[in-house]
Amino acid sequence: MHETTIVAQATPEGSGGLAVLRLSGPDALAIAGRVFTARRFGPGRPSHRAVYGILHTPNDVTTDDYEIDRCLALTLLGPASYTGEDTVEFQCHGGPAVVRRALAACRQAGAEPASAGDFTRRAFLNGRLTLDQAEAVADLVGAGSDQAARAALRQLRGGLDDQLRQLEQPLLELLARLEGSFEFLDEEEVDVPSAEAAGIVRAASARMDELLAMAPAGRLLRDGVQVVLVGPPNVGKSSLFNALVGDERAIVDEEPGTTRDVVSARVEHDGLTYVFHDTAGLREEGGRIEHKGMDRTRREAAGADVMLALRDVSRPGSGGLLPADVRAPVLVVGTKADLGETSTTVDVITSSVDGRGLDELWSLLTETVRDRRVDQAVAMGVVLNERHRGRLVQCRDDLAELSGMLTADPPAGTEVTGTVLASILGRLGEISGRVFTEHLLETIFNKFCIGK
Ligand SMILES: Nc1nc2c(ncn2[C@@H]2O[C@H](COP(=O)(O)OP(=O)(O)OP(=O)(O)O)[C@@H](O)[C@H]2O)c(=O)[nH]1
Ligand SMILES: [Mg+2]
Repeated sequence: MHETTIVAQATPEGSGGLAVLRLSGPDALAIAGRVFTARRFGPGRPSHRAVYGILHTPNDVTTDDYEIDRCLALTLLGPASYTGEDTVEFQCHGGPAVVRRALAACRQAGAEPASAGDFTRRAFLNGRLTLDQAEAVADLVGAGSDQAARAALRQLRGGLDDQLRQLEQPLLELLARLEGSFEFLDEEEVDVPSAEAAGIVRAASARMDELLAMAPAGRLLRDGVQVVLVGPPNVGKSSLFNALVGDERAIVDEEPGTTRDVVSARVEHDGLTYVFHDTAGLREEGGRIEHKGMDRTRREAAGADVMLALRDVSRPGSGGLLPADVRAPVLVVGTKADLGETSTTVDVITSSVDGRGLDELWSLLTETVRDRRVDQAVAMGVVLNERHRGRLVQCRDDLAELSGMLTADPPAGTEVTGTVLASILGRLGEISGRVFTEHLLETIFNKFCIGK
């Protein structure tokens, strides 16, 4: 349990109908009692009840600016609260001045300002959430699309944890048996045949591969599908970009070389977030600034999930340069179909003027995403991030090494294999936080916002 009681605004800054302030810690009720007055409020009162009263400074009632707001206070007694500690939430009027004064009053009454992610960190340390569930809280808060929200909620309800447990269980049993046979080395009956152990290790490794195959889906859900539009100058990239995002975001002009900087915009489509990137046209000629723009185009294309390579179908021979080193699938998109079509091979023919082909382009985009197991990740509640992926890759490689040790001739002894397996399980345990260090918590919770 923490000794301090922390306070922060849980809602975003700025003006709004309501603002929620959260107090959590051993003195939450005492501190709230100093800044809030209402009948039926305070120690000894039942949990999970909201009461209406006066939020005020802890100073004498006769002071000029005593009263701050009239609002609701909700008491949540630990352990049945988000953090697992005694918590009081004030629902006050959502003005910056009200919030500032209310926070100051709570601090004056003995609360400490919360740092980024403090509430969720406490929830983790008090056993209310695992680490990957805490990360799912951040994902849910940041979710822009329906699918991302659904996946994060399922992970929060234990989706990834279930998978990890199923993965760990046979390895834990194997470790127990290895350690058993190590301790009772003389009693020959408690031995683990290395072929059997190798089989268990290989099965776990295959399971890990299955999980790792869902890592790209995790990124697509969290960051959105990155779609980069490329093509020669004037082919109609900015026009198509505007048509796709439904807004005149990028400058369109008949002069080639109009776009220099990358312009990006997010769109929700079919439950997923797509981030479109309009880029500078690629050509050999052009001035210094235009070439700087082209460098940005190439950089952007390298990080694409899907690349749209545009070609003007109204003009023969329009195609031009394409960025090298693109690993993403490429859709060749014909533009300016309203001006007439010459015969060019493209995946879809569009016009930003009359809108033809845009629906078909959207279906092609959705298809390229369907291959990346997004639906599976959502259904299972497995939204892997870089941290999870890194740990899983390392564990899988270590398991491969262990399997090699077990199938070698002669196989490694139980003591060595037991030690290696224990360290693998330790690393795996860092995903859920069964095993953690202060440093690991820092890196995770620093990315949260204050009040979460
Ligand atoms: N008729 C017709 N004209 C188009 C279409 N798309 C773009 N244009 C015109 O083509 C010219 C260039 O369009 P942009 O969208 O600026 O082309 P871009 O590829 O972004 O060009 P840069 O930024 O210079 O590389 C403009 O005059 C547009 O109005 C289209 O579908 N039909
Ligand atoms: Mg442009």
